[in-house]
Amino acid sequence: SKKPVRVAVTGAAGQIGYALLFRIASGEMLGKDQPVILQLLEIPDEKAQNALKGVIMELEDCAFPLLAGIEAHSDPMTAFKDTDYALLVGARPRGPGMERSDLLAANAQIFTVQGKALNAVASRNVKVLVVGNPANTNAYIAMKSAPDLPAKNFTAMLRLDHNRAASQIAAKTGKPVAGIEKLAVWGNHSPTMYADYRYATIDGQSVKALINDEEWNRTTFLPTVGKRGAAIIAARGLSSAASAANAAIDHMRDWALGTNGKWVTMGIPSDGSYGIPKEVMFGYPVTVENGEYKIVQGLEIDAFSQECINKTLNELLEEQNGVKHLL
Ligand code: NAX
Repeated sequence: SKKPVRVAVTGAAGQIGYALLFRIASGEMLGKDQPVILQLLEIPDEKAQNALKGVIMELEDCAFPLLAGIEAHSDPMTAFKDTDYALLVGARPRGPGMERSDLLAANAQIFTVQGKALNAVASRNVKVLVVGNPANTNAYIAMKSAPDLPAKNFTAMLRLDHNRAASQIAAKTGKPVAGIEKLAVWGNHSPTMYADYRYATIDGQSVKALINDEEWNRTTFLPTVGKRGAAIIAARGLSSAASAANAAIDHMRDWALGTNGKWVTMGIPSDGSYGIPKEVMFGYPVTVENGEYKIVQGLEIDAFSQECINKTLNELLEEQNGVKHLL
């Protein structure tokens, strides 16, 4: 049987954590033959640490055959020790009266510390996924704070946007979501993201031709996907958690186990593809083989797509500029 791998999860006592840990421990992320050791990080605060203890008791009570160990931590330097995978979920939410710059600064602080800790103690092959918002910029900060690790090991979660787009397309066309291929989401995990179905197929047929309604694309589809998070908060009184956890599982599973040629969306440090400045943490269509993602190349960017890409890129550049002095 396989040797256990180490999976660190931050914000482990939060709502996404609660929807995520049980699925990692049951083998849905890394495979039904891969034992895992969970290294869970929460803030030192007594309430958070107690809540974490409760989650650990529940994990124990599942008696998952693949769960080879569980650790509770309050210090990233121990939580990330030798970790093979790191899911950075915990972040500072925007409080009442908090300015955007305060939010960026508070998170810059968290992700600088965590990036440095990963740099110091994680496996040299660690695969890092940042979920905590602003996810792309937090991933950028962690990457910049970990100069001894390959930049490509740092990614941000755009998969929820990708899955939301897929589900809207399936509903519109009346075809099963499982039949969708070649969907792309470009840019920032924010309402500016550009979900692009120009190349997508569903059951082998062109999505664009099937829908054949550019007005719907621009005035219904893009705003619906972009504002889905807000719609869920309005309906549930809480932000998306189970769907976010599901997207994190999808992202890590595909990165670790490959996509068999299928396109998925990942936020990754740009290599300059499609004119995005190098290192910007940008959502791209990728395929994954042998644990390495590759940007889908050669897609034509028409005028409307370029406009959308510029908008989400400019937002990201502004976020990055807002934290530059803190790095
Ligand atoms: P919760 O507030 O329920 O949980 C967050 C947990 O993180 C808390 O238990 C908190 O104590 C912990 N935490 C805070 N700072 C920490 C630190 N420095 N180290 C370790 N733990 C820390 O939030 P939840 O609903 O779980 O959401 C977590 C994050 O995901 C938020 O930033 C949220 O905005 C973000 N999201 C990102 C999404 C994406 O697609 N990228 C979608 C869903 C979600 O909104």
